[in-house]
Amino acid sequence: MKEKQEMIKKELEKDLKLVKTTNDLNELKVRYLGKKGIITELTKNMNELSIEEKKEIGRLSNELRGELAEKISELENELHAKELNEKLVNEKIDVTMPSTKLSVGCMHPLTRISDELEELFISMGYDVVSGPEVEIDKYNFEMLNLPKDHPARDAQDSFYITDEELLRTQTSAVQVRSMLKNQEKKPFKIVCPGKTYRRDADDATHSHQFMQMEGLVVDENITLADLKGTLEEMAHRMFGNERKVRFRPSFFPFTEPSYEVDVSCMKCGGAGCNVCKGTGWIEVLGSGMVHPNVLNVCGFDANKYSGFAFGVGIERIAMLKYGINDIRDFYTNDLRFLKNYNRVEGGDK
Ligand code: 2NM
Repeated sequence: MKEKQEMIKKELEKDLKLVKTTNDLNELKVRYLGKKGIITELTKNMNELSIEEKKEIGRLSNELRGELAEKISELENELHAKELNEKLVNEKIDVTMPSTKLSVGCMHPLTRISDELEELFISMGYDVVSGPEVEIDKYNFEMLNLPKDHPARDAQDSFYITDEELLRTQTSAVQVRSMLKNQEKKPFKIVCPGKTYRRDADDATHSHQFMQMEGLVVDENITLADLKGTLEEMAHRMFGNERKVRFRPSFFPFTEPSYEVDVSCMKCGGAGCNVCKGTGWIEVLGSGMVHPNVLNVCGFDANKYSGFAFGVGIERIAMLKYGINDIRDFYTNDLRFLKNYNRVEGGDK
């Protein structure tokens, strides 16, 4: 037995020398100390031995175990230190190297304008409401006082999906839905921003997909003075307090009377230039007093309630504010264009 112990010891010495990595060491551990390991095997088949012999074998195998455990832990420490050192050398990072430039996302100019307008109206007590882009004819046209034979409903001007469904041509459909749902809420003040679609050929000033924000106020005693005050405030906040604002008679099926709203040209201040085509004025939105037919079908008795509404094209506002000449630039996703309208003061984007 004693010889066997010596043999194992010698074998172990040799094996330990061969250990180069923590993996080797783990294998060695299993080979000697595992369930079927060399040392464990020593204490098997001891049934026919005498008590003395059993004691002796037990002592020797414990001794071996102890020695081995000690050697293993020494070796383990050594290997850990060595492997860590190698790792530190191999994975050295030069912190003085220039970093790869991170590309940071930024807000689309249309989202910026839309958010600015939302903030402006939220500050005046409006709710922001959104709705589906696929609308039914009834909400997009019928209830907005556009009867079945109205020219604006021509399939040539709208993207019809079925006879009754189309991509909304304006966000007023959301306002119809909202009026039908919120009749107990007074005053009723909402803005509806979102994507809208018309079957136009794309060019520098037309896009088949564009963005709108429409606003609507309904209550008792809402007058043209409310419309004027609100839209003047909006024009001043969007384009500056020095802008003059004028209301020009116009026509929309869903409002009566209707007005186009112009602001004095932000480039020439009203003297006349290429931007305002010599007129000194720039048209920024359409508006009017909600047609009694629209109020009635949406559940507000037109004898008791009145309201005003307006619609503004987000692209048009962005083009005017940022001096953009081609509406298609918003939709071609050229990062050089998009980032140009997101410079952070003092920053580098
Ligand atoms: C415009 C111009 C004038 C408008 C009307 C309505 C509703 F739902 F109340 F009838 N919403 N939006 C409106 C009025 C929109 O866009 C140029």
